Formats: sequence, structure tokens, C-alpha cells
Amino acid sequence: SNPLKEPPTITKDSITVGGKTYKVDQATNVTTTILEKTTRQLFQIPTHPIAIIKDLIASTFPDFKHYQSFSPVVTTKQNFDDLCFAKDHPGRAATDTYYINEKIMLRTHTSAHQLQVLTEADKVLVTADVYRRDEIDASHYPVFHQMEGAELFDTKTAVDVIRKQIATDTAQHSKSIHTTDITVITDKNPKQDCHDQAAMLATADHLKYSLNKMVRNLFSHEKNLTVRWIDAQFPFTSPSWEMEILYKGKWLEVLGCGVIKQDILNNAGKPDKIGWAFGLGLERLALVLFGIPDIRLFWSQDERFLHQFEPSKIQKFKAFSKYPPCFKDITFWSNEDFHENNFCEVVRDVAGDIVEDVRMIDEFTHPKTKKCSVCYRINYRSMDRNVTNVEINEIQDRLREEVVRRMKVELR
Ligand code: FA5
Ligand code: MG
Repeated sequence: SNPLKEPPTITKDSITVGGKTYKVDQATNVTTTILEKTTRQLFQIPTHPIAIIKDLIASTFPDFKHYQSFSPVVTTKQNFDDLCFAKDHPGRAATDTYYINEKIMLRTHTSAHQLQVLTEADKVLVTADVYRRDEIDASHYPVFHQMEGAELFDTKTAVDVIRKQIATDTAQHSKSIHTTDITVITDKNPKQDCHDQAAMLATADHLKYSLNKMVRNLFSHEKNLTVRWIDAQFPFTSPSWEMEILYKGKWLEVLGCGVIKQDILNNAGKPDKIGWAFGLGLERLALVLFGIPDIRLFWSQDERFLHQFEPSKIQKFKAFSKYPPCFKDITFWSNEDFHENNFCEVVRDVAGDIVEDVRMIDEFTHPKTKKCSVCYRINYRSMDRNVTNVEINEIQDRLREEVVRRMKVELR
């Protein structure tokens, strides 16, 4: 049996998830609603859009070792320290990350497994569910899916090997792609001191070449595909980029990538190698390729969603009836500890996937008391069933109680 499929439990002293038990402490902020998501494994359901995209991408990296069964529970060392995150990096904040305890957390990216898989192989893919505390709307959900890829070359022969490979490969692939993939190194996006310039540039070319080919394959129905490379920053790569694709007139960020920090390869026992890595968001691609209007739909257990897709095939999503929205406002005096992500967490715990959107609609500071008042508008709407007014009023009442109890704010 798969321990990841066992239902998680939270008690006063401990959390059990993936068949293992962890002590809770003052850093614990993970909730049952979130832990329950760890058992769903959407990318393992062959007819699920997330799995379909994953399989299509993996097919463009045929000889890569694909890891798909890592537990989402990792150490802060794996998720941050091993990847050269500074001790005060904002990604570590409790407002952004789900902690099981001070040292144990839910991974925020698939890069958490980079060091381990690079010790085992030179061409790797990792697909997994990742967890981030965030706002609530049609394109944000606290759980989403990433695919990580990395490839290493012998530093001494990298230039020759890469040039030859790109030349043979280009001769076999003719489909057009418009891309700005000339690598320009700047002070803001520097070469690592330890790297040979020519080996680094060849690695960067191979990275961009491989990823251009991957999106070209994914968007094979688009006659003209336009891709651009934007300078980016990650603690674990340098230089670094983000790939954006022009889709229906808008630039869509698909992935982050770069030349792997040499410290990581040294720690993986591979000091004589140079390599690239990327991390991409599977939902971002699935939303546009399948035309899915709301990120919550990926989590729907409704057959009208799950039964419309076929393995390895991209097809447009057919909407089933859309139910009417129901707006409710909540207004309270905020306090110094207030953070929007904490508020959204309470909303999600009380109401679950019935919430489509949470938006601040008013904020003011009382001129005399200097107290700050905020008003949030919550849009309740189910994607797959009718919700009665009575039910929503009950949820809103419970939300009002929970916000006071958990956030110590004063309702108005
Ligand atoms: C990262 O997570 C890096 N680990 C990526 C990386 C890997 C860089 C290896 C270099 C080398 P970022 O936070 O930008 O970076 O997320 C990567 C991708 O995940 C984004 O481009 C986007 O496609 C997707 N993504 C990020 N946040 C969300 C979200 N809230 N919902 C859906 N997709 C998201
Ligand atoms: Mg990004």
C-alpha cells in the first residue's frame, strides 16, 4: 500500500502524514484541509489534465530518470538550506510556507529534491505537488504541481558535446519558433566565478534549446509560437531566467531556470560537472491548453470533469453548468499581526472550495483611535453543485466566529 494515500491526522501533540508522525511546535501552521490534499496525487491519474501535460513534457525528455513518488514532507534543509537560500529569505516566512514544525515542512517547490536526485543521475525529472500559503482567486490555489528537470555535462567536454547535439537535433526538427535565446550576461545576472565562460554559455544554450523544443511540442497546434527569456534570480542558479510565452496576446510565465550553482553539484559529489535546471508550473500550462477557467476545477471529484479527458491528448474543456455567485462581506478592526494569507487560510478552512475569490474592498484608519478597519468581500460559488442561501449564511457565521477566535480581531 502507498503511505501517501493514508488519511493524515492532527492531534494536540503530533501530525501523521504519509505514514510518519511528527511532533508539533510553535512553528506549526499546517491545517487538516491542506494535509488532506497530500493524498490526492492528481498527477498519477492518467486522464487528469495535470497528468496529461506531465506525460507530454516527459516525452520530450525521453532518457531522463523521472521521480514521481517523493513525499511532500521535507526538511527546511532540503527546501531552503541545500539550495543556498539566505537565512532571512522571505520564502521561509510562516505567512508563505506550511510548517509541520520548526524543521519539517511541506515543500514549496520541486527543487527541494534537486540535491538528492543529482547525486543519483545526470538527467532527471521530478514531478510533485507543492504547497504555498497564498491569496484566493481563479488562478491561485494553496496546492499546485511542478515539474523539475536538470541535465549535467562533463565540464571539460561540455562545449563540443552540446554543439554537436544541437546541430544534429536541429537538422531533424523544422517547426518554427520565435525566440530570444541569445545569452547576455550582466552584473545583475552573472556568471559564477568558478565557471568557464564557454562551458557556461554552451550549457545556457542547451537549456534554452531543450525548453524551446519542449513548449514547441506542447503547443504544436499553434502555427506561430513566440517565446521570450527574461532575466530572473533564484538562490540556486546563476545566471537565471524565466520563460514566457505569448498566448492570446498576453505573456504567460511558464517556468524558472538557470545554470545550477556549483556548490550544489559539489555537494552532490559531482564537482567536475556543469548543468542546467528548470522548474515549471503544470497548472499554468493546463489552464491555457485545456481552456480551464478556474484552478479549483483540477480538484473536482465530479465525473463531468474527470470523464471528459483522455490520456496523452489535449482537448478543450467543456463547461458544465455554472452556478450563480453569492457575495458576503466581513468587516473587522485589524491588528499588528494581521496578514492577508492568514485570513485566507481561515476562509479556506471554514468554507473549502466553495470560495471562488477573496478581495479587500475597503480599508481605512480611524482618525482618533488610529485603529485600522478592513472589509473583505467573499465570493461563494460552487463549481459543481447548487449551494443554498441557508448553507452560505451558516458558513459566513462560522467564518465570523473563527476569524475572531484565530486572528484575535474585532468584528464591526
Ligand atoms: C520556483 O519554484 C523555482 N524552484 C523554479 C526553478 C527551478 C528555478 C530550477 C531555477 C531552477 P517559481 O516560484 O517562480 O520558481 O515557480 C516556478 C513556476 O511554478 C512558475 O513559473 C509558475 O509556472 C508556477 N507557479 C508559481 N506559483 C504558482 C501558483 N501560485 N499557482 C500556480 N503555479 C505557480
Ligand atoms: Mg516566478
